[in-house]
Amino acid sequence: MNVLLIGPSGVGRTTFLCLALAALGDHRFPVRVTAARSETGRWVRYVTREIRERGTYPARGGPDVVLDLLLTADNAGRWRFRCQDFSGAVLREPGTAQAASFDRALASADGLLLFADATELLDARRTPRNINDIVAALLRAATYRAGRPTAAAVVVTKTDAVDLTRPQVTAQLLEPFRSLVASARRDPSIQLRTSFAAVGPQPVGFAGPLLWVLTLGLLSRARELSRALRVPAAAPPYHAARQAEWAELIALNELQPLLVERLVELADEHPLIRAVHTHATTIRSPL
Ligand SMILES: Nc1nc2c(ncn2[C@@H]2O[C@H](COP(=O)(O)OP(=O)(O)O)[C@@H](O)[C@H]2O)c(=O)[nH]1
Ligand SMILES: [Mg+2]
Repeated sequence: MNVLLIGPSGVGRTTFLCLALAALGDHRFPVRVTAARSETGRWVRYVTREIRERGTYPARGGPDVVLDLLLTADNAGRWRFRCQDFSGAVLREPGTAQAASFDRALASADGLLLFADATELLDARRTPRNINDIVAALLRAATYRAGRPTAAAVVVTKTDAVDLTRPQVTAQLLEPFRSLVASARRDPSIQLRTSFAAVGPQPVGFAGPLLWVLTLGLLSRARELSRALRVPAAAPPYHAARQAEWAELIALNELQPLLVERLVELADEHPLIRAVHTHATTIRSPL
């Protein structure tokens, strides 16, 4: 499964990934998301410590990253994922290898995380032009992805730097995404949620969006498996493969309540963040 991250350079994608992995790697919970390679895990822990203990963020404009991740559930199994991180600059550079790689990633992604900076969204002088380009690219992608299930989350970053309690602020922050929300409401293959992230002594809003796209991606996988397994019994050479598919489907069914429970806990972590989760769609069982 592939998850694509897109947002203007400096929006907070690297920060998001590190803080999301730090929260989801917590061993006290039965479902965890961790880096597949130990050096990536060390890098994530280093960046997280720098942010939380010293207030030092990753260098602005750092490299786009590709992370291989594992979702592990006690007694249910493990699933591999890849997170691919793109800055909005790819949209201004058509014809480059980077742009081609973005197009391929967008066509095949199971999950999308779209980032926008709260301070820029509220600054009338800095029209979020790049955000409009990204939204347009995602709306175009919905047509050529032709019904492929997509779990998408809009993450408004740096909300610690704005006053979310001021009237109309949340509406203003979400305004550039109205067409995306409307298109997701019309298209049952797209599940979209919007959420707000804030770094602080207790970072909030990081783990939820990542776990949400992973959860919906796994539900799609379960749906795909249950469809495939409805086909009449396979001939002997395929039998072993079928058994593996059954085993995965059973594991996915056991995983589902654990994922939902963790998502609910994460949604509860901050009353204001919970209050703005108004666009979250309900999770439907694939079976
Ligand atoms: N106030 C605040 N600043 C942030 C937050 N996340 C990132 N930043 C700032 O944004 C800069 C860019 O973040 P980074 O994660 O590297 O963005 P990327 O280019 O999208 O990967 C950092 O150096 C921080 O100064 C946040 O949640 N709150
Ligand atoms: Mg970065």
